[in-house]
Amino acid sequence: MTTDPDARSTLSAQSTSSVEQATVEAVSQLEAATDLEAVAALEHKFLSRRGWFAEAKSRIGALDPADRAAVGRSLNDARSQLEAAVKAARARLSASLSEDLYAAERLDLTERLPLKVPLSRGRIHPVTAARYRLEDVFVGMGYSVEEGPEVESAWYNFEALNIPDWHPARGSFDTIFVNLGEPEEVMLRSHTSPVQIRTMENRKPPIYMVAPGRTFRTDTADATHLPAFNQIEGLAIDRNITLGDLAGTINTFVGELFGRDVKTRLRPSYFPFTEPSAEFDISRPDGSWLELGGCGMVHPNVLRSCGIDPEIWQGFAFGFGIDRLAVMRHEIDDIREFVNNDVRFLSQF
Ligand code: FA5
Repeated sequence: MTTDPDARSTLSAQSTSSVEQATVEAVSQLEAATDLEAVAALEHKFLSRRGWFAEAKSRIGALDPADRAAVGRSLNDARSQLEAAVKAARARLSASLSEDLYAAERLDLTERLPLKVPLSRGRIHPVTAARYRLEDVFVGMGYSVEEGPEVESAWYNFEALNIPDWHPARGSFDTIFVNLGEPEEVMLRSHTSPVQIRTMENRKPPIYMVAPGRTFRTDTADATHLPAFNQIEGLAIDRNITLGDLAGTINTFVGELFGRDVKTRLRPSYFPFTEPSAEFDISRPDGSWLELGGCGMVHPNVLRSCGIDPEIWQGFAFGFGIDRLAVMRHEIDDIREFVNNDVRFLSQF
C-alpha cells in the first residue's frame, strides 16, 4: 500500500482522465530527477508491487463495469509511459555520471610544473656529429651509406676478408667472441670491413659506399682506446681504379673535414684484405703527423669471395676510427671523455 498522499488522491478518482493526469505528473517528476537514486525512488513509488500502478490496477474491480476496460487500457498505457520515462531518466543520468567521472579523472598532460632549474637543450654527441659530418662529405662525393650487423660470423669478419682461421692477423683484431654456435664462429664485429663484403655480395659494381658503425675489441680503455668505438669503412669498386684515386679521395675528405691546410700521407702497412696496404696520416699544425686509419687496394681474393671478377673490377678500401677523428678535430686529450657522460664536457660542443 502506498503512503504517498498524492498517489492516493489521484487513485481515488479512478477515471481515464485522472490516470492520464497522474501519468503526466509522474513522467514530469522522472524528467526532473537529478540523480539515479531519485529515479530508483520514483520507480519504486510508481511501478513496484505496492506502487501507484499496482494499487490502481487492484481497484479496477471496484469500478463500474462499463468503465473498467477504458481505465484498464489507460493504466496499461500509463505503465508503458512510466517505464519509458524511468529508462530515459536512467540513460540521461548515467551518461552525465560518466561525463562527470571523465571530467574528474581527466589528466592534463600538457601541464608544466614550475622548474627549479632552467631547462637546457640537449645536443648531438661530438662523435655522432663527426659521423653525420663524414656521411655528408661522402654522400657529397657520390657514396651511399650502408649498415651491417654488430654481431657477425667469422665469414664476414674474417674469412671473406682473406683472413683464414690459421692467419696470425686474426689475433691482432682482439676479438670479443659470443658464446653461440661453434667456438669463435660468432663475434661482436671487430671492424666495419664486414660491411664491404655484405655490400659486394648484394650489389653489382660499380660500388661507392661508406659504412659507419660501432665496433668492439678486447682493448682496455686508455687515453687513445675504447673497447666499444666507432669506425667508418669506405669502398670504391670500379674499372681502372688506382692507388692515385685512393690518395685523392683521402685528400679530398680530409680537406672537407679539417680544412685545405691539412695534408695527408700514406705509409706502407699490412692488412690481409688489401694489397698494397697503407696507413694514412694527417698533418698537425706543429708539423707532426697523426695516424687516422688503414687503407689499400682491395685484395683480389676478397673480390673473388664476393663473386666479383678481379680481372674486370678493381677497388680501394679504407677504414678509420670516428672517435679518434673527433679527438683530433676537437683537440681532446683523452678519448674516454666521450663516454664519461659528463654534461660539463659534452655541453662544450
Ligand atoms: C682496421 O680495423 C681495418 N679494418 C681498417 C681498414 C679498412 C684497412 C679497409 C684497410 C682497408 P685497424 O685495426 O688499424 O684497422 O683500425 C682502424 C682504426 O680504428 C684505427 O686507426 C683507429 O683509428 C681505430 N681504432 C682501433 N682500435 C681502437 C680502439 N680500441 N679505440 C678507438 N679507436 C680504435
